[in-house]
Amino acid sequence: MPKRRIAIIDLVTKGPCRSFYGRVMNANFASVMPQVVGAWCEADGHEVSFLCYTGFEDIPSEVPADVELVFVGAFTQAAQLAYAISNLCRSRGAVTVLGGPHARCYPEDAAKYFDYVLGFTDRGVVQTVLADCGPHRPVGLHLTADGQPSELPGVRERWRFIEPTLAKAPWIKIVPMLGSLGCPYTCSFCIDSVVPFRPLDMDVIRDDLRFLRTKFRRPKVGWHDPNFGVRFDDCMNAIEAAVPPDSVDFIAESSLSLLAEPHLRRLQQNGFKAILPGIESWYDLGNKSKTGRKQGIDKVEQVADHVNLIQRYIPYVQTNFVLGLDVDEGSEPFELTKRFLDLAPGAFPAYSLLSAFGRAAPLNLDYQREGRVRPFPFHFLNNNHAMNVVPANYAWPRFYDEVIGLTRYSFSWPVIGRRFRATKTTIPRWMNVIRAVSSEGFGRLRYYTEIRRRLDTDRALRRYYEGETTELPEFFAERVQRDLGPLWSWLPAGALEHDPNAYLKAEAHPVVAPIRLSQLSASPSHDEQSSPVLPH
Ligand code: B12
Ligand code: SF4
Repeated sequence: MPKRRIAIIDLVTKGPCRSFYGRVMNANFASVMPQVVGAWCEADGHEVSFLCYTGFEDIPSEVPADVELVFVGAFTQAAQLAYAISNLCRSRGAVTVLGGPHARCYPEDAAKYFDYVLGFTDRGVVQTVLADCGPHRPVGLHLTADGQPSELPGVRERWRFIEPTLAKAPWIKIVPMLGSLGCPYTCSFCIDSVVPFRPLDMDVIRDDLRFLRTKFRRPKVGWHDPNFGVRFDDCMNAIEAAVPPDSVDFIAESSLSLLAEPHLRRLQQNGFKAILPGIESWYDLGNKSKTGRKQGIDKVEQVADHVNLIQRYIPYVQTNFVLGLDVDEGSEPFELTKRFLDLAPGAFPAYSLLSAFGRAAPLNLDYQREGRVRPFPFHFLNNNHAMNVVPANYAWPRFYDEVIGLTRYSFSWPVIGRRFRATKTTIPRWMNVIRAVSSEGFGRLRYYTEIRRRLDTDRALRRYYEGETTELPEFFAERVQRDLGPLWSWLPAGALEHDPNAYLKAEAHPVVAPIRLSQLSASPSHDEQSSPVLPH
């Protein structure tokens, strides 16, 4: 295979950023996969330039002008930014590839702007793209592996990309790691509800942890596993075999059902400092929170006790909730969450507005069938800036009233004060205060209040929410332009719109049927470095 000049861009944010929180934290939210792709490309002898975009870099000047192939990793909120980057790079003669959550959720749309759109990505998929490396326009190729990869390069192999990324984080430096992919649970709204659980190689994890102790006095590791600790003993054994007790600070997303007291004790001994369990709903998903059939206030009380127990072992707990699920009705779910905050005052609440990310979950087909998905530009689909599913049991103004009431309560000074006092160690305490007063707490309250005001006063916006028009209200169009900064001028025509029912339509008549690598297996194997020939 010829040696290629490649650029890889990891979009951690959706446009230029100036906030203090962004400066301190954004580099810590870098993804694993762009680094993995970099490691695979270099191992195959290609020349790689890597950029983690945290909102403070100038993309046109930091991406070398003479690269042949550009990989972009993007969440849906960064889709418009990604489309603009692809357009810019294509104008310089490069071929472009999109991977990440947006590519998995909206391949039909992304294929209009990228030459390749990747679903599940393993080394074979990347090698196929590198071998083909041709423009596919006007509609790009949608390639996918049959499932999640069974092995990924560890921290040691990704270090060349991790190091410059973390150099952008002034104080707290969190190294991203993965112990598993997929999840055995089936929460209907989740992208991993139908992806089989797959543990990764524990030898790689052991080696990575030892390696990190040569780089930092006390490393910090953020596990990106969809649900950390499903194979709890295997993970703990690996950590205990690799490093002395409590010598690395760990952060993980884990479901409450995995956090019984013996597990908490072991997590504490091994240095776990932050845990992010998903509670999601007071009426549903009891298996995940180990509350079985309990609902309403009974579930609130049991979960609050559990969260308080967790905080005796783990200093920082963030509890995740989804607002606007179909099981919710009236004020009760919101009031129950306030009650939960009273009963578990140390937990930081993270709220997501119910969102249907394209083909992320089979449940989204139901929303599309029912005509409940609104075409908000991708830029707003980050669980907060827009809710693209019409709530089943609320009119929009009422829904926003409830969301505002809950947000105001959660980030009111008495509740911030209680959270401060209930959290014992210094960094978690102050982290909670900073999150509350920054864009996450106060900022969202301001934003929701503005949307609520406009639901009464901005006729065009209200009609858009009600589904009476698909013409994008000025308010949203202006925000995308402002947020994209100089890259706005590279946004292709029509790229603000998408078909919110593309998944449903594609089920009936596939437009961009994904090419599975296994379908091309009659071609010579990748080990021989000769990859399948793709259609042009
Ligand atoms: C860990 C995680 C995080 C971490 C780390 C994020 C990160 N930079 O990777 C943190 C906590 C920081 C985070 C933040 C957010 N997250 Co998050 N997060 C996850 C989680 C739990 C796991 C994702 C993961 O890393 N899996 C492991 C990787 C290896 O597998 P994968 O994602 O399936 O990727 C495969 C392919 O997509 C491909 N691939 C992935 N990336 C790339 C990149 C390139 C270049 C290529 C070629 C291929 C490729 O290869 C992989 C192997 O097959 C998922 C939920 C889930 N259960 O998956 C949500 C999820 C990805 N997050 C989501 C959201 C909405 C967010 C936030 C917007 C939340 C918020 N309001 O702040 C932010 C956005 C952060 C950002 N960078 O823009 C959504 C994304 C939906 C979407 N279409 O955008 C998900 C799916 C959850 C959901 N709501 O359903 N998140
Ligand atoms: S436990 Fe978490 S990762 Fe697993 S299906 Fe439910 S929401 Fe998704």
